[in-house]
Amino acid sequence: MLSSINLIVTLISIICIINCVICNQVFTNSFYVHLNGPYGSDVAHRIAQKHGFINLGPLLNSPDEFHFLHRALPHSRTKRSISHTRKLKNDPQVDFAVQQSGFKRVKRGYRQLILGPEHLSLNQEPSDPYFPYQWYLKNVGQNGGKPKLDLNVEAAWAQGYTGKNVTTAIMDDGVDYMHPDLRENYNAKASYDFSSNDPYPYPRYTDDWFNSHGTRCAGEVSAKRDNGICGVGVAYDSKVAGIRMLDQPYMTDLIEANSMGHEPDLIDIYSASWGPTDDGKTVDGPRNATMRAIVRGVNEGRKGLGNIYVWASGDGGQDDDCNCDGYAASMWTISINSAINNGENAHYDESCSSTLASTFSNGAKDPHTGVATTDLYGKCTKTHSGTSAAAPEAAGVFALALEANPNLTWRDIQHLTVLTSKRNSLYDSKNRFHWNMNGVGLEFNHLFGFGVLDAGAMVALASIWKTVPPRYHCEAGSIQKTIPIPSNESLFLHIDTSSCAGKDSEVNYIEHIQAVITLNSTRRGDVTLFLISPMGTRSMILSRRPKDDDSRDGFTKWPFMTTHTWSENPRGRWTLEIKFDGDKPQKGFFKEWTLMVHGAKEPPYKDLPVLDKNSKLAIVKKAHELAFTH
Ligand SMILES: *[C@@H]1O[C@H](CO)[C@@H](O)[C@H](O)[C@H]1NC(C)=O
Ligand SMILES: *[C@@H]1O[C@H](CO)[C@@H](O)[C@H](O)[C@H]1NC(C)=O
Ligand SMILES: *[C@@H]1O[C@H](CO)[C@@H](O)[C@H](O)[C@H]1NC(C)=O
Ligand SMILES: *[C@@H]1O[C@H](CO)[C@@H](O)[C@H](O)[C@H]1NC(C)=O
Ligand SMILES: *[C@@H]1O[C@H](CO)[C@@H](O)[C@H](O)[C@H]1NC(C)=O
Ligand SMILES: [Ca+2]
Ligand SMILES: [Ca+2]
Repeated sequence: MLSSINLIVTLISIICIINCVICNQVFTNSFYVHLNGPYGSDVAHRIAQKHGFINLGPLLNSPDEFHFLHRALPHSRTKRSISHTRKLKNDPQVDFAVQQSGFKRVKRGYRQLILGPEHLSLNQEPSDPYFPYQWYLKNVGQNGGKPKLDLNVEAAWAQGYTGKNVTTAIMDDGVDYMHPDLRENYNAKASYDFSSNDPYPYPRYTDDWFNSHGTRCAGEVSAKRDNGICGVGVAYDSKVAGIRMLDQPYMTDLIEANSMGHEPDLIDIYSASWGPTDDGKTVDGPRNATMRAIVRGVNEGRKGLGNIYVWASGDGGQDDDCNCDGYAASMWTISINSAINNGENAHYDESCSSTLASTFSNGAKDPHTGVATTDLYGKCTKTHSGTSAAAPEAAGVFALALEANPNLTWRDIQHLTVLTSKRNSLYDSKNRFHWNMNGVGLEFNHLFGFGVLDAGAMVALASIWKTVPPRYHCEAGSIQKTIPIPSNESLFLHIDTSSCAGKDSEVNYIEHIQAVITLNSTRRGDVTLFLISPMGTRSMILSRRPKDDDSRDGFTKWPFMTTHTWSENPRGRWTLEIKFDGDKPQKGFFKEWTLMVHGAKEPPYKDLPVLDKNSKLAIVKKAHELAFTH
């Protein structure tokens, strides 16, 4: 039942994406083929051959959905290949066939100069030569950093957790699996190359080492300890798989879907450091098959516990908003932002209410403060960068938590993240976004989510964790009415909700809130949206995007998400504020707002012992108990 409701939520998201498709469309030589029966791969191969195609295999192991390629067609063209599609459609065993459109997905790397070696005299432990440069693992103030502002991984290692028996897949431009610091932790069985359809996701050579991204991410998770090579991974005894999927002229829905659905029982965590172009004007997200792959991953992957999808929140800087990126903003992904070594946000960081937590990356004035990790062809680097470098650190921390408790579900990992991330000394360098307290006493920040991951605290809580009660989805209310948005003041709309009280889908403890919104305006980038919860928490669900000059598409059923109201009671009055923020007066029309509440009916932390009276767990439990005695 849960998954059928998830499907409805999925459909809501799909409809909106269809509406956001760009005008200059590109068509690839890939075709989605739906057979009219579960005939399997042999029949699909014959059909492909008969019509001059190659069958690349099933979509998500399906017996009736396949990925065909036509080698005589160019990788991309601006016209549909009607005759090729017709050939397939006219086959008596084919239900329908769709030529795949191509779109852009870009790596979230911020490139900068390669630096010469520099020697630090630190108490080296682990003994790996680059460990002293890995300030994100152990910050002792090197290069102007703030001591103890780090992932606190040594505390997790000291508890005996190093990632054993956990696999993280790096969905990227390949992994140098012969690298001496990675080779022993490489999980070949869980790896695949979807860019060239073979089991060997080795990066393609280019003179500028453009395809070093995946290898750098892999080392952050899983580089070996005490072997005299490079540094150490956050989870240095965990396995890493390579899923090569970024290195072809255009991305297609089928490549994304097969990547995100690859071996969901062998892979625990998928790490993605890419997404729609971070140009501050794109509104885009996962399409049909990819959305299905994610939903299947969280509902069925890891033998039903759910795969963990970790996402880099985006490198679009202050002019972009990661709630316009349907991957980062999804409830099923954990979106991770970055801070630099003194606690400031990085200058390329985006902000949005769907970010759950943060880790670390480059951007400090001292250029020796990039992320040290493995590099192509057996080398090491100190300059991995962007929110790209932040997401794999989180994947490594989650691998430690999964070793501490292999029973954790995808939701448990999100709850643990909320409860153990720390404000530490993170702050907004421009002083726009402050730390606020939500209705149950959880501190959050529009840039950093619930703060920086704390591996030591996370594994400690994971090891005594009790799986949270079942998840429900409540449509809390909807307003469908065309209302002009005033150009000089805010439009306020209200939904009063019982949060499905008395129904099967009753939610009393919020996890994710979605505001599914349709509107148009003469300048989309000047529209700002705020959502205020019944307990008074104000989330900015859309910030000003000065580069977004769309005046045609607006937003169509776009699911803006906030994590800020985590664990609050959803009952009462929700307010949506719509306001133009720009240089010139604009016009626009609000059309629809549907409020979706996702979370638990029963109190999530009831059976957990409180070991520390000052912990967030203690604070939230107290808030929940008070709410109950009222
Ligand atoms: C490792 O993980 C596999 C698959 O999840 C599981 O079947 C096996 O029992 C685990 N082994 C250990 C030693 O925990
Ligand atoms: C994708 O979803 C839309 C809307 O649900 C549907 O019209 C379309 O046929 C789907 N495409 C594929 C390839 O399944
Ligand atoms: C995981 O679940 C199994 C079966 O429910 C149980 O026997 C085991 O003790 C659990 N392990 C942990 C670490 O909670
Ligand atoms: C906004 O403009 C309208 C119409 O010109 C006017 O009635 C209203 O008082 C203005 N509101 C503010 C806050 O300036
Ligand atoms: C926005 O919606 C209004 C009301 O439905 C409509 O009159 C207007 O033409 C739309 N504007 C654009 C640019 O689509
Ligand atoms: Ca090493
Ligand atoms: Ca973005």
